[in-house]
Amino acid sequence: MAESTNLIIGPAGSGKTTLLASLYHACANMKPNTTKIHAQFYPQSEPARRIISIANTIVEERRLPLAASDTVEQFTFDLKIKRNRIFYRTHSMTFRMWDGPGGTLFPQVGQFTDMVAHQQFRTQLVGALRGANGLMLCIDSTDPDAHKSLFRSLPDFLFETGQRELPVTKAYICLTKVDRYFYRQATKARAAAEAPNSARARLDELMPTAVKSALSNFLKPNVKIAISWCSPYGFMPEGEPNYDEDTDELRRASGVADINAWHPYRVLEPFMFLMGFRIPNLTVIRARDFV
Ligand SMILES: Nc1nc2c(ncn2[C@@H]2O[C@H](COP(=O)(O)OP(=O)(O)OP(=O)(O)O)[C@@H](O)[C@H]2O)c(=O)[nH]1
Ligand SMILES: [Mg+2]
Repeated sequence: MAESTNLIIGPAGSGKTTLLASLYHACANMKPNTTKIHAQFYPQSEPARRIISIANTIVEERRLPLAASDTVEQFTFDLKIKRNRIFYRTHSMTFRMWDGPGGTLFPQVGQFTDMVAHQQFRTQLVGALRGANGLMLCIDSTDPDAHKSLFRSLPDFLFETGQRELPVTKAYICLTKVDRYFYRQATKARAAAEAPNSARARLDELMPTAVKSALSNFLKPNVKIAISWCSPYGFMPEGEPNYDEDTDELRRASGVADINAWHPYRVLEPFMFLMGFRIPNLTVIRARDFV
């Protein structure tokens, strides 16, 4: 089976681990006859199994109760995707995803007390980036200070690789928590997320030009960078966020409907993109045109 080593990065609390944890459900809770996609997920490492079982406590907890990452982990899983568009295409890939505490790469000023552990995690993540095929960057679309932490810390991380050009062949920028970002739009929230170029416009507000330059300078000029919204919580069938701001929990349905109503939004797409699938209505820019 084809293998791919990837790194997921982003500031602390940007939703990296939650995104990974909801991928299994994003695959399992799909009706192939409506999406024309049949996705199967097979965890291959203990950390991967563990985050899925934590994510599945969502039924009782009403939120995705993942603790902030306190170590660097490698989540390994196989994805098998069958898509029926005119003809069938089946593709399988073993993913190795490196995930770590966001504060390691995007520290707040004066944050670290345990410098030894911090330095060890950083070294691991820099090493992972030197060998990664795919890079996922999570940015919390609701974070008013995201631009500052990207500006302060992303170039630094790239410089630390000591390379001029990374081996990365595809990059995906996830603007997470879109359910919260468009919360006020109620039943129009999903449509707001699907409006052409809305993710690109929000990225322009969150990512300074200097940070775009830094990233594109480290990628080969023809590397594709995809940009999309993402939400492990997702939307209800009528389009409103599956999230209740008052309780900071999922919305309530009843009985089995409650579980069926959980549809992670644009969680599978980043992985399909890294596998080489073309994704409809996805903004994709070559590194040379990114700035
Ligand atoms: N409403 C909403 N909350 C989200 C979403 N994704 C993540 N969260 C919440 O955001 C918080 C942080 O998520 P994590 O996945 O732990 O973030 P992380 O990037 O792994 O953070 P570190 O491990 O500290 O680097 C959690 O409370 C999640 O439940 C989302 O799409 N919508
Ligand atoms: Mg985490």
